[in-house]
Amino acid sequence: MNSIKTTAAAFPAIKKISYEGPKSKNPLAFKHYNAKEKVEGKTMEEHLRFSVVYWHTFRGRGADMFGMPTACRPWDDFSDSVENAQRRVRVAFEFIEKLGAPFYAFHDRDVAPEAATLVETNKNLDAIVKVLKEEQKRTGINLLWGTACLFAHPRYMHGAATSCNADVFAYACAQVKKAMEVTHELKGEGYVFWGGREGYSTLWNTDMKRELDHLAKFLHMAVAYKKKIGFKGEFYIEPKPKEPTKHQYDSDAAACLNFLREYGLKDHLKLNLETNHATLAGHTMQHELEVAAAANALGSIDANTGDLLLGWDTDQFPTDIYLTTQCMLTILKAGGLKTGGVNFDAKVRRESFEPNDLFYAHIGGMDAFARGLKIAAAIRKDGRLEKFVKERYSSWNTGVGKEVESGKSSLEKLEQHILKTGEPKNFSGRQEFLENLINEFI
Ligand code: XLS
Ligand code: NI
Ligand code: NI
Repeated sequence: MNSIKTTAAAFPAIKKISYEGPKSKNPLAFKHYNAKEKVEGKTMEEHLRFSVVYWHTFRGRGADMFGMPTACRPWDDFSDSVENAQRRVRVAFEFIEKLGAPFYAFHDRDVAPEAATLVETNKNLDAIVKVLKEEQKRTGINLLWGTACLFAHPRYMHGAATSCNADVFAYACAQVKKAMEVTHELKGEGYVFWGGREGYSTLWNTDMKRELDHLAKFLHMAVAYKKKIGFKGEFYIEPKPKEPTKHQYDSDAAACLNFLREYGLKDHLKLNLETNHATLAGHTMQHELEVAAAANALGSIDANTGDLLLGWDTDQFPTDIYLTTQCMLTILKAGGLKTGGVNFDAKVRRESFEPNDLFYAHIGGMDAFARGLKIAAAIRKDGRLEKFVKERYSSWNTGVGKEVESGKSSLEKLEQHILKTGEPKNFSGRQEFLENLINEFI
């Protein structure tokens, strides 16, 4: 496979994807994502901050538990050589540039091969970071966030920061130190902690309290190192309830926030929420976004979706307009994504094995989010939904409600109120009315 050339374009037949509007029948054009179009005073590009993930899009090969890789990637010899990894970087940036996404995200081990020792591995990483830097400069594409893969290597079989083995914990720290350094060097806007195996398979062998304490120590050390190297990007923690472990400690937004508060980390990390993780936890994505927003911890999103009939993290590209509308309604309400973005932590299906499928998938996701953004903005402009919710709580604006909210009430006072006024009068929740109202915009 040495005949693979470094310089030839990997997608020669594909030109830069452009906006052609809703009437276009061109599958390699945007129908809704118009980067410079303004919505609520900001361009779509500024609102959505799309990001392509290195792991699925450039390392995913379509293997599953029952079958071998299917993906056809003519530029990749699938070896672990640094040369192959460097060539892949050029292809990745050709793809992201043609797609017109402003960001990408990676794990250390997606971009560069792991070697026999930490020193060698770090050297490999440096050789790739050099090319990433060149390509970022050439294209203007930026790093949304970096992260360390602390779950694939056999050493992490018991977890990384929550491993029973202190030496494994130390290895994870060394790996994170380097991953933070390269993220900083590449001017990453954030750094993600996803606890791939930070959980357990059985409680029979697990000291949960001790593992949680260690996870907190690990994050505190990362916070200290961040300060030391002057990395100004945002730290995110990414909830997921299970898979690969039976139970992961960062199970959902509420569990993460509780953990962060308990260990004095709340001011240092925001949340990176992923749709398929939300549904695995038995929540909707909108629920997770609302929980995060209420705690002022909405950081970034991993945009994907699961399959209703498959119970695992299928990481499909988001195409459901209701989903993207819900996401964008909450994000707009929360003041938008700041350092975060809409990061496609999603993979093409095993059967979609051709390179062009990567374009179709991302174009579809970007258009779905662009529609979600426009629909959400229209719902907000219309104002009926917001007005309804406001009115639903209007009893809190005066009288006893106001007193409770301002902390001036007591059980005795409220008892007096009820003795005077009798049985409260209720009003309809109007769910069906509101569902119909939303459908006016979809
Ligand atoms: C896996 C996670 C992972 C994180 C980054 O389910 O989504 O891809 O986003 O480590
Ligand atoms: Ni993710
Ligand atoms: Ni995931």
